[in-house]
Amino acid sequence: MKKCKGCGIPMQSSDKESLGYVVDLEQDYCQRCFRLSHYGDISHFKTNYVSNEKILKIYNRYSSSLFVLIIDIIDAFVLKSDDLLSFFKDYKVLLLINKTDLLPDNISEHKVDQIFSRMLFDLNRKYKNIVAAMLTNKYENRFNEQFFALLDDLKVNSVVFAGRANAGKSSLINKLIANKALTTSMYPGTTLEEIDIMYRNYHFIDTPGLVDVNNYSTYLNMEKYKLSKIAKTIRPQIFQLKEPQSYFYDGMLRVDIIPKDKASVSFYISNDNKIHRTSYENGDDYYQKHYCEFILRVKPLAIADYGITDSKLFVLKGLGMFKISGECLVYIHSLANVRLYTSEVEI
Ligand SMILES: Nc1nc2c(ncn2[C@@H]2O[C@H](COP(=O)(O)OP(=O)(O)O)[C@@H](O)[C@H]2O)c(=O)[nH]1
Ligand SMILES: [Mg+2]
Repeated sequence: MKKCKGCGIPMQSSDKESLGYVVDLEQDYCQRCFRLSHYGDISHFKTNYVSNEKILKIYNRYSSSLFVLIIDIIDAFVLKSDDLLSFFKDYKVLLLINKTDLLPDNISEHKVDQIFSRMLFDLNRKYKNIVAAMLTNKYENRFNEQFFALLDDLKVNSVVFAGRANAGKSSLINKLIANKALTTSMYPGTTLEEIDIMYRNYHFIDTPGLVDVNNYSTYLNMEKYKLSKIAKTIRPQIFQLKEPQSYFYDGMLRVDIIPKDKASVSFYISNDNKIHRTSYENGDDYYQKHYCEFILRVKPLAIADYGITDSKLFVLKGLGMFKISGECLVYIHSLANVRLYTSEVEI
């Protein structure tokens, strides 16, 4: 059966409402891909997560290939505490840390290099199957050149592009082959099946993304998802405080900080969202007043408390990060379903 070149789904012309629909089976792209790529039209788009079980079966069929594991920069900060690498322990892995352009300009390239070199050194002790690692944006135009040189060094010609939903797998293949053949979008679940692309003497295999139960985006409706998606270089929102304060992120996160003397907090989130600040005293009032806006209310915010003596970086995958400095007590209300990560990384 003919498959869509953008998302991999078998095409059909009988059911408009189902995936793979196309008016004319001579076409190369299904209607959904056509609309997504040409108009960014998502009216027909449902989040079609492919089950991890199905994706792991695809991986298994390519077990002798090189696995290019693509990781979103925010997720990369907590890679050591994530279970992602355990899915790949039987495969030869090239780690690619993607979307480094999202990091604020005050974090230098040198710093990014340092952070990840150290992290990879540690990871490599546990995961000997990681044969190399690269930062994708770092080399700019030279990325392709470096990537192909590495493939030659490793003597591979079958390459699987794998990782979490929306990490940028399909975009990366498009960049490597200098052709917008694959459908990409800001929504998870764009790629539906494996797609084998022949390029030079390589097989590049695109795959659907693994679902992450510890990512905010897995639980957000379309509106909140769009609002929270970090698409451009982050401009940190920084606050200094001497009195207890509460910080709200659009009903998705509340951070109460009670400083001993003085403290500061920097939020690294989507620039489209402004953090709302109130005094700690008024925090509960604000929370109650806006309760109905607070997510998907079926999924409550859970509270975690921390005592901070120096500085700590917190990561909520799919939402962003925040760093708190100064001696203080902190109460963090975040989505109960997702893990609140702390990172050893200093930024
Ligand atoms: N800022 C930034 N965005 C990227 C980068 N690579 C991909 N994206 C965006 O991330 C989203 C997901 O990309 P896609 O290739 O569909 O991800 P996939 O689900 O892993 O195949 C799209 O909105 C892309 O434009 C990158 O290097 N930097
Ligand atoms: Mg994709």
